[in-house]
Amino acid sequence: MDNSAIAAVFEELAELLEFRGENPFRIRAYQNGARAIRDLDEPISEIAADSDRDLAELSGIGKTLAEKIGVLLSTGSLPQLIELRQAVPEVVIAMARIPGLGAKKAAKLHDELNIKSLDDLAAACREGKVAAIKGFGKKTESSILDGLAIAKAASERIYWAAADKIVAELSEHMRGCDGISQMQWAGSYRRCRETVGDLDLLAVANDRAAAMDHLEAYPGRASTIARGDTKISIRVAKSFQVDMRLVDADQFGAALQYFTGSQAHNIHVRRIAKERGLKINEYGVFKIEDDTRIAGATEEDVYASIGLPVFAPELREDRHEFEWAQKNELPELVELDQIQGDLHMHTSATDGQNTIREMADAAIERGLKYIAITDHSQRVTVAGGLTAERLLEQWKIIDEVRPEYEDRLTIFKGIECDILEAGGMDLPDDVLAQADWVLASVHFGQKQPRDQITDRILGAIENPHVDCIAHPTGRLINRRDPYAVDMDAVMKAAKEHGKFLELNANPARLDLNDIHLAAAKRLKIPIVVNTDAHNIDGLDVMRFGILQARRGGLTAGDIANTLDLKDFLKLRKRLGQ
Ligand code: DGT
Ligand code: CA
Ligand code: CA
Ligand code: ZN
Repeated sequence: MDNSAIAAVFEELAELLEFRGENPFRIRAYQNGARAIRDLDEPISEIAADSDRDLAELSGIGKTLAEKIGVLLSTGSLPQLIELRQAVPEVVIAMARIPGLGAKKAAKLHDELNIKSLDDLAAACREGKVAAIKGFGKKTESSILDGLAIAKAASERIYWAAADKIVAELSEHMRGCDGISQMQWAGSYRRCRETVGDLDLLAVANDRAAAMDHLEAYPGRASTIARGDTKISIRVAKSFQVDMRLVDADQFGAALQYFTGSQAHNIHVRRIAKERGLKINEYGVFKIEDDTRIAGATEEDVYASIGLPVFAPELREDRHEFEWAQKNELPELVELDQIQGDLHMHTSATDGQNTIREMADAAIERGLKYIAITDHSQRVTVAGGLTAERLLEQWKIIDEVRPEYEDRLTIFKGIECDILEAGGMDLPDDVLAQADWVLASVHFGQKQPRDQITDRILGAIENPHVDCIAHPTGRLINRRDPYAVDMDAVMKAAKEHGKFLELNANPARLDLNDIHLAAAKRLKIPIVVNTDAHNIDGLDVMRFGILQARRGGLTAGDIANTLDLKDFLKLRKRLGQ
């Protein structure tokens, strides 16, 4: 056990004793001991092993703690801690961490209201039961509710798209700070992960304090978590954390490389550097033999000094990027402006908000050359899904509309046809046969066991009229797990039957995910990136899909709707569609 692990044991012990209402002097002794151990600059295990030295004589430790440290070092745990953990319910500890509550009040609430979870506590507050307890008032009650909301939101990672909004606003605000000469967002945001835990901003400023003051003056700041000389952390939008680090200009590239991560990527970079006699950290690249600094100002220099290319941030996960770099095979990742079509969108005929013409005009504005209108089928009653009759009517309208868009935009007569719970398609084959483009998707029976839901999707893939499986795993990020579907089997079948798989670009879906996309690429299954737009603004989510595609290592060649119409139709013919 290292010093910080031992210190953590005493901190927990002190916290638990506080719940038991133990002697405050004893509690303080554990807290002081923990701090003393954290401040030690040599491993406590070495001191304990040295027969000439005595742990009990170290400042802040004493005889009782020295004994307990001995037990910890030889057994790895402390019986007293295990007992205490059982005696103090977890929910009480969680409650005590809510700002303004503390151990005593938490224990009291637990005993008097029989609270078993934080949800129980929220309910009790809303029902006014907390304010009714002696020593608590209306004010405490409402501050508990606020604290609960913050704790809950702070524990959740946000969608990349939501982080991007914060980034846009904060960037705009920070551009108003004259003293900042360089600024870049790093971390998972720069790597375009589907969710972001916190934001990491790097900046070079001639006056660091002024730069921090400027960040603190951001109107959307809720609070400041901590502020030091080179780093400041604030909360925005109630709970979301933003870190800003101030670095020297000649270290900016090294810091950017380091704080972009991922950690796994950085570990691999460090290993390669070491093989070349180099050391890399957030301050620069150094020769191990004499510590001379050979790079640091730009990320290009940093990577080049270790003989590596500047990896697209989306690839920095230590998956295949180093292998590709070695073979000089880094993929030229797809770009938004390469997209020429969008093959999944809804209109006011079902749960969309705009007409076919409005969607078509908006698609042209976004540079698209072809779209598919794919409203829901009848099974999706809540969305006003189309019966065969209504679908045929919609196609008549498309026939009328088409001449207006000749040469500008091709409109496919499509459908997003449900795969029924018992298997089979929601519309008859003879109707599907008349469509230009059939998406098949699961909206009901999403919790079926693996075999059952896999069979349903395989059945759709085998249907000769189906062209593409939409949102193949059904997950909603942070909200709903993917179906239990066997994706290996789905991919194999898609390959065998010449079907497309969708990458749904909705930021809450991003389905397929990056790992599945990489697998599809390896199998040479063409991907279609679609917006699933329900109104004209919905067409703008395409860029989130493109970022996810890039994380999967996809190039334009892996994505069918980067093709122009002629080549897209050729590809479909080749697939046998
Ligand atoms: P997040 O915030 O959870 O979405 O993910 P990241 O990747 O932004 O992680 P974060 O904010 O904790 O740190 C930013 C980057 O800094 C991370 O990707 C790599 C680097 N980093 C942070 N801590 C460490 C560390 O202990 N070791 C190494 N090698 N890199 C670290
Ligand atoms: Ca981060
Ligand atoms: Ca961070
Ligand atoms: Zn849809």
